[in-house]
Amino acid sequence: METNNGHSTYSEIQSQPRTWEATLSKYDALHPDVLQFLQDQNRPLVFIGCGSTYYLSLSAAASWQTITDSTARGVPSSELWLFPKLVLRDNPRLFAISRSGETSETILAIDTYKRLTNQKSLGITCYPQSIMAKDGLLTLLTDSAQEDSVAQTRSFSSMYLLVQQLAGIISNKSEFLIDLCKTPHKLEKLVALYEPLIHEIAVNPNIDKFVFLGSGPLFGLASEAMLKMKEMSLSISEVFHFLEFRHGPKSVVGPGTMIIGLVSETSQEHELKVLSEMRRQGAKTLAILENGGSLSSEIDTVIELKSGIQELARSVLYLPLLQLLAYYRSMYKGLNPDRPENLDAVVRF
Ligand code: F1P
Repeated sequence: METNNGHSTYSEIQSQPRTWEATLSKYDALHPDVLQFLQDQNRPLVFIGCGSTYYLSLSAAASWQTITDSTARGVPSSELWLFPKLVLRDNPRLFAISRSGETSETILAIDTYKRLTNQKSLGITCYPQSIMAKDGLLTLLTDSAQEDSVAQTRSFSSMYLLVQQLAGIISNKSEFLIDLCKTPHKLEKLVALYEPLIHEIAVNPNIDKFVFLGSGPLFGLASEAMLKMKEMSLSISEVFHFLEFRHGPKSVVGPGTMIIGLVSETSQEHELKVLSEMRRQGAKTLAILENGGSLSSEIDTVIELKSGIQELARSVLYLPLLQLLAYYRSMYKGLNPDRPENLDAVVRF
């Protein structure tokens, strides 16, 4: 059933090692205004975005808190625009993320923030000509991660890496920054090793729904993996925090369910228990984790990152294989992952 569609998506996914290198080498020296904004650590940081970039905001905030030991949270742009008092009560700094730099809710949220606080925000976008980049806020660019495809892949991972890099820079975490720079090479090895396995799962006719599980900083990335599967392959695809899955959602698990766990090092023991329980309930299970050679009796399939780098710095490595899973599922269903049905690259209203 495979067609020739999907060329852009596939090459954008595969280009990530190079895009990550370009992103990580761009901002060695930060503009003094950006530095000043980032170093104002007494005020919380609110990350905003929509769709993929909202999920990015969740993982960005969790990373930021952990790396810089300061307060951060992620919210949808629309919540700031529509319910500013709920978001701005503690006088936060605003960090907006948008691939296009044009999404209506994000632009409206930036304007609302400026109107109510009279303060500048910081933004990351891939497009220097966008409204966001020209709108007078402090802007950082991941222009090497621009995309032809509707669904975000390399733009997401590059913008996420840039946030992590900024956190490492302002908190002087030199080992963390060195580890981030190792991720492009680690990714090449992972894709070479596991792409055939990912393809095999994607074309398994006995799978009819996908569930992604993640906790802590990995929840936003699990959410993005869920969204990729939904957008590109129009499949039933859900996301939950690992331990939340026992509290109701597990009811729908059956033999056609593929549960994919983005297993953390911090909470591995508890997260793996959820996966093995679901396997006993009939689900097919895949665990992605740093090391897990001895797990084959409890989990159907294990992908070992074997990155040898610290936990947060390796988090971006979970994503590209799951982007490939969505791509291959889409191709298997005879769809065009470059132009998903009923989806706009940018939501404007
Ligand atoms: C955000 C976004 C995408 C989504 C869709 C519509 O865009 O929600 O995540 O896949 O294509 O737009 P942006 O603000 O990051 O450009």
